[in-house]
Amino acid sequence: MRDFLKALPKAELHLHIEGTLEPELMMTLADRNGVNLPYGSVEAIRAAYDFHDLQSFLDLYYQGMSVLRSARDFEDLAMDYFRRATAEGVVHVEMHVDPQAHLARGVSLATVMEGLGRARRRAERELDLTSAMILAFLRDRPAEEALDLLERAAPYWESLDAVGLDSAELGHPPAKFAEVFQRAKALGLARVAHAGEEGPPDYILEALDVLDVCRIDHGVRCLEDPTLVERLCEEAMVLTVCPLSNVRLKVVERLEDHPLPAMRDAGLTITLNSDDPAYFGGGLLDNYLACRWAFGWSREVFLDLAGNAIDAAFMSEARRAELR
Ligand code: ES4
Ligand code: ZN
Repeated sequence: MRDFLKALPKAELHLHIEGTLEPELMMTLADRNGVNLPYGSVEAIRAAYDFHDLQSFLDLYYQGMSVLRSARDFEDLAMDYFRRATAEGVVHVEMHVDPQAHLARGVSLATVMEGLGRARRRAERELDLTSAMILAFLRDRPAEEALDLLERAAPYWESLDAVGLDSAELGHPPAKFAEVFQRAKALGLARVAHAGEEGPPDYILEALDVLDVCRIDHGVRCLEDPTLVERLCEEAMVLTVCPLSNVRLKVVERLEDHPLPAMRDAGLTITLNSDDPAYFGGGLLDNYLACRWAFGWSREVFLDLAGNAIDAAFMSEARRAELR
């Protein structure tokens, strides 16, 4: 089964590129850039990754990315991840990027986008790995800041596939970002949003109605609202579920308790994803394998899930045909 899941061409639709920063590279970049980390070793970094909710993770996630300073750092970050992903049988990656977190510490948008852009072109050439880019807005920051970011990103609109909404969910409902998502739509960008990870089913509904999203990131709390489930099924709305993330952030206690099987039984369109692989204990293959152990799913189930991701990906029809 491991060989089968590894060889299965997999698309990663829910990944934060800053969440691929492994402790080894974090130490290397801290040295390179003279950044002081509150850890003395790779082991000490890993030991700190004991989260009790989304916020306790986000605190370390924002601290970890402080080592990223130059375009080369961002290129190294993404290339390191692309190589690991390729080794796991990942053929396409859609990455969220959080520019506001970098702008806030004096790293320019050009630094971020040029570094990541170089890595994306190299990955396509050197690894036959295609990618998409999702400009994410931090929902715990003001909506005006998100609007400003989208306008400042004008030189990069062509390289973007979508806008997204991430960071601390509770208390920051999707409707706060109605205007910026409307602007993104006018620019021809697709829209996705984290909703129903820690937040209530109402946030999922709001993401659909107010932000006009084509995918819901996480969405695991939708089962609390049968009417919403019916609608998500009717619209064949894609949910990018992140099993290991949900365990690490205590959305569920154990993977065996995860609503994934119930979500599939309800007829929802599910994809499996890794979210922040460096922080949550594994990449896309590890997430597939964990589901195999927890739920005993057959090859057919994984073929279906991997197919959903290829179908929902922001990729050319030629590439989709190649991967199907
Ligand atoms: C995130 Cl797991 C998760 N949820 C919301 N925002 C995020 N940013 C990075 N990882
Ligand atoms: Zn996420």
